[in-house]
Amino acid sequence: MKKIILSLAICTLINTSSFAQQAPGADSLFGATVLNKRADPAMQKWRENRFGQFIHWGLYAVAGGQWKGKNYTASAEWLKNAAGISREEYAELVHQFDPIKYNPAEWARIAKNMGVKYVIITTKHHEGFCLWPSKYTDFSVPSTPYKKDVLQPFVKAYQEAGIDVYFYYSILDWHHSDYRSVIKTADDQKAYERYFTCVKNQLKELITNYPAVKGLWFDGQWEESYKKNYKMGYELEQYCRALKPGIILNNRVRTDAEGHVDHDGKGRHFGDFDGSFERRLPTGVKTLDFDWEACMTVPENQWGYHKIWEGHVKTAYEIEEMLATCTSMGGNFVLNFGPQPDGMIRPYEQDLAKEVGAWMKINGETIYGCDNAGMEKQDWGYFTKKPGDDNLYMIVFNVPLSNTLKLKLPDNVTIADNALLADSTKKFAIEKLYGSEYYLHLGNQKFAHPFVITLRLKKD
Ligand code: FHN
Repeated sequence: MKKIILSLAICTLINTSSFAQQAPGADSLFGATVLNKRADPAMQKWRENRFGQFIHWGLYAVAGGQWKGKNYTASAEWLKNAAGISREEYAELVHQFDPIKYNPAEWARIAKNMGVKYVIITTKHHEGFCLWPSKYTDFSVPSTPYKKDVLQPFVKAYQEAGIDVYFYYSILDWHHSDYRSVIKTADDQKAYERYFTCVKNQLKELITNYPAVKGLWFDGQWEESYKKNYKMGYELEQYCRALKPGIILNNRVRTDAEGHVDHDGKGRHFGDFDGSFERRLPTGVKTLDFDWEACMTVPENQWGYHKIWEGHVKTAYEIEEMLATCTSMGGNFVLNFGPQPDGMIRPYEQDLAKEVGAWMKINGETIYGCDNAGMEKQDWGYFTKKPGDDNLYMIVFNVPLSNTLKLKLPDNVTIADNALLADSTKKFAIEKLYGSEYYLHLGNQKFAHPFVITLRLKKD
């Protein structure tokens, strides 16, 4: 008996100390289990990466947002739904997936030059098509003219480029015959359970056959069937953690007993971080006391490849500013790419990657490993800071006509030194105003791009 109590005590200690994880199903409603920021090295690395790439690739790239000569403005990867295509007809696309120009080493080179430190690729999106040869479906790469596993060389190339790889997996599946959006009958439930066995088998394939992959990024968790089967979702999270201790999971992995999506009834995110900031950044707060990530499209709302981009297409400055905003608020930023059906990266995305990368080469140290600096948002841009360092980075996006930046610092500090990050010989005149406010005079210096000034602070 003593032995049992001792081992129970040890287990509890390991559980709570390693990942700040509480006992399974911390409350009876199957709420969040990781209640504090994880402090282990894997999660620390995820946090320090700050900048990631998302890749949406599947059969939808072949259609490119068009069906039978008609253009659909919906997200390309939602074409089946937008155009009302039957399961059988859509599945015919499998015979056209032949990305002969697919060169993951080139993708990884583009990504690395852009400055990303991690990547998330869609292994299976809502359409159900698998980019790897899954034993549990025919709807995967071996059925295509291309035949080969897309993921294996992808993981290898990105890993060799020093970029951490994460796998996206959609719980929602428009192809699997046992999948149900809604459970109306006992037979539906049985079918859904069969589908779920397939999900678990596929996740096991992904976790065990690609051991370099650091984590899973779930999606499609909002469906009624999954919410109803919240216990399956809870078990799925535990299953992934058991298969790969230390794995990193986003909050879309499951729901709770009350049907909450993303966050439980007490507002705590599921999984290890809050990934619900999709095509938006948090607003109105200085920082958040949990790990989070925002993912962004280049055009308005296209993730997969669409032949025609309509509406506003983001520029490198916008992307850099979103990245700076996220870092200044203690979060990660992920930019999406939708590769072409031939395997090439769209020219606009290539150019964007180059431009952002050029900026990151000079200013990346203000992003990687940086965090919220504990200060108010300033009119000219964003403060970031490396934890434990006395330097403050000013990432400047908006220069007033006066060429003078107004800074508001904490009360107990003064500015000991300052310099342009791109050229440390360039320093600027500082004028103390009242209280903790200062003017930093840029003088006649003109800037063609957003720039960074490093401030060295001295405690009074
Ligand atoms: O429906 C998807 C969408 O296609 C895309 O994959 C995004 C990425 O976060 N997630 C879903 C919507 O939340």
